[in-house]
Amino acid sequence: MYEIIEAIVRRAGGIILGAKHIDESVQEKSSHCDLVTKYDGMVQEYLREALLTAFPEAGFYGEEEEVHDIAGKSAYFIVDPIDGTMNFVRHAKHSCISVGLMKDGRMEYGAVYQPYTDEMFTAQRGRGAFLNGSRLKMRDVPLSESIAMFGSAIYYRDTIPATARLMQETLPLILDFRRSGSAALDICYVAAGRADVFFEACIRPWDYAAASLIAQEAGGVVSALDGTPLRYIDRCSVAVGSPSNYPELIRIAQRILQEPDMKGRIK
Ligand code: 2AM
Ligand code: CA
Repeated sequence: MYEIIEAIVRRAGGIILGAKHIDESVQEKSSHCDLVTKYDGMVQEYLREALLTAFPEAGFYGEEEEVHDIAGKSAYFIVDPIDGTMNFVRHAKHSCISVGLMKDGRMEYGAVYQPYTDEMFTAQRGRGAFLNGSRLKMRDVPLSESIAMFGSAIYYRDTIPATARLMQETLPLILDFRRSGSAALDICYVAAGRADVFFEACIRPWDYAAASLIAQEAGGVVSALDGTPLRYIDRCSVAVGSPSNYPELIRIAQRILQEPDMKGRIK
């Protein structure tokens, strides 16, 4: 039933691959490290039109212009047209399209597509996670055997001390860090066993909606960094891990949150 979403997302990937003169259409959003190009808008518009034609009853919650048409809808799409816009602007070829389908308050389906590598990560609730049709199974290792991916939440300056503390506390325990610039791909990489754990102190739902289901369906555990359930409205911290390393990560985050000047610095 959801193959149609996958086909739409794959077609949208063509817009990213065909992008020309990206540098000429770059604009700043909230700050000079938060960018948008005309292609972000084009991909979102294509997705909105195509997804709502296929699913006319559904609502739409998208990053660009913060389109927020979900009132009274039992099902709606949560969409990031280009996750990893800074990478896109720098021609780093590490960005993706992220489309999640929320149904009755739970993530029902997710597709994260990396057009440059033609990698399609998908998951449907209760039916497993897949990469280009092959089933994904997360590695289940303790922090001592984990590669940690993280996002720096640089757009929320008040979170910087907490991110620094998280890095300080985890680095001596893990194998190493990776920082890619696309939260959705980071989480899918954890789902695929390319890394083992992910955290970010504050991101928006379109960055993690689809990927959080992909990670769960690959055998992972996802939540906010204080251990409470992920919130799919507005903004939230994100922790992703396996049954072995997730509790260790949450214990570290909870300890940091109790430090006197850390209150409110992890969302
Ligand atoms: P983006 O490329 O869609 O903007 C990197 O830490 C992650 O943060 C990326 O997934 C990036 O998504 C996201 N990001 C960038 N600007 C953001 C903002 N203002 N709020 C939340 N997340 C943001
Ligand atoms: Ca984006």
